[in-house]
Amino acid sequence: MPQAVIPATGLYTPPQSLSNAELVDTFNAYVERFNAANAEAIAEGEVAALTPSSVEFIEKASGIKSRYVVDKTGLTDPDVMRPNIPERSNEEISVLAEMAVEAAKQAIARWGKPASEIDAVICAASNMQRAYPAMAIEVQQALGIGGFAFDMNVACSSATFGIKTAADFVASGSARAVLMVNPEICSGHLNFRDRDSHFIFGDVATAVIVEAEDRATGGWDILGTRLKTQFSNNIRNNFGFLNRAAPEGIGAIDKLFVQEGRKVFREVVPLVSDMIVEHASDLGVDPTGLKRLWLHQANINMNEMIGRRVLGRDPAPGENVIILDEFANTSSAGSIIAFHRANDDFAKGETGLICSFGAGYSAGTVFVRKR
Ligand code: CO8
Repeated sequence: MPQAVIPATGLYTPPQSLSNAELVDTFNAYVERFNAANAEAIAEGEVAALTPSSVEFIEKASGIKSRYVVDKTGLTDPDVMRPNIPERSNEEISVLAEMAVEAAKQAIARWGKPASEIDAVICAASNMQRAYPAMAIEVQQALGIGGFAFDMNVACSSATFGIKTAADFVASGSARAVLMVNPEICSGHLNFRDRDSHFIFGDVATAVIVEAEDRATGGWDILGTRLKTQFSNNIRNNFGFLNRAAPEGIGAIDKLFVQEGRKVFREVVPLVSDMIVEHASDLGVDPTGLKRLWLHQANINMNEMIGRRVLGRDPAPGENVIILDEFANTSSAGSIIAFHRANDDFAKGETGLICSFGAGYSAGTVFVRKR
């Protein structure tokens, strides 16, 4: 008998959307200026000329058409190329926690129970506002939740790791219900001057409530959760609290998101597909009979390949939910946006899969069945 249930989810979408064309125009203006400013050194062979980006490449290689961002002004200014997000005072709620609260309010409203019935808050995301105090505790305070709260980071897989942690808490009786939030301002740590990756990420926040089965009236039974990690250097962010202690200085590029995208693609597709099929088999679920896949949203070609391997056929339209065309890669939030947006048509007893994969490497599978 399943012991944990997902009764409701929530989504906060930042108000500004940034198209590929806007992103590429800014990048190419930067390239033109850089090449003009360094014309002599480029001619001498001392500096490599930069190459423009293209809308066609981005859409074909990734499937991304646009992304939501918390600030567009800096991202469309070739002299800035980072979001403008003013620092807040210690008396104000932090930007990331505020987004998480918005997503959480929606989840709680859909749940239809008071926040006081939640006993724990987990903030599971790629980039935390700061080392401490935890964002999760800010969210807990903003919503008047009791119990305990903490932050955890498993990069793009944070949400499934968070759901498993929450499910274990309710199954063991540590909490009646857990609020798990995924605020992601990926634009804060993306190098918008890097042609290979400037288009990859967007900003958003999602929320998931996990509740003990004996208290829940509707929603989704969690049939099983499984986590996997395997060390890889192919996706890294070296920003951290020891940066200021390095005598050689903080550097620049490698303290932002960096990846070997091709290698990630090649290595992660089999890792994730095999994990899904094995976990399904252990649960007695036929993977080819899953009604829907809500996969992490990193790359359309990757998702299509995993979909084919798991379902054993080309997924029919809507079977393998794609939201990255509108949102880009939103790290931990991607699979939850997909789940949140595309589950209304499930009948009782139908089964689907929430699955994440990302840096670490890390991957998580959560099979759910409509109650
Ligand atoms: N415009 C035009 N051409 C380009 C561009 C561009 N912008 N970029 C590259 N090209 C060119 C290259 O120069 C290359 O040309 P050539 O063949 O002449 O050398 C050609 O296009 C092909 O380049 P790639 O091999 O790099 O292109 P791919 O087809 O591999 O596509 C992708 C690149 C889209 C990045 C793809 O590899 C991919 O999506 N891989 C998977 C990545 C992935 O899933 N990463 C997960 C990261 S998320 C995570 O876990 C961390 C979360 C942390 C969040 C932090 C927030 C910042």
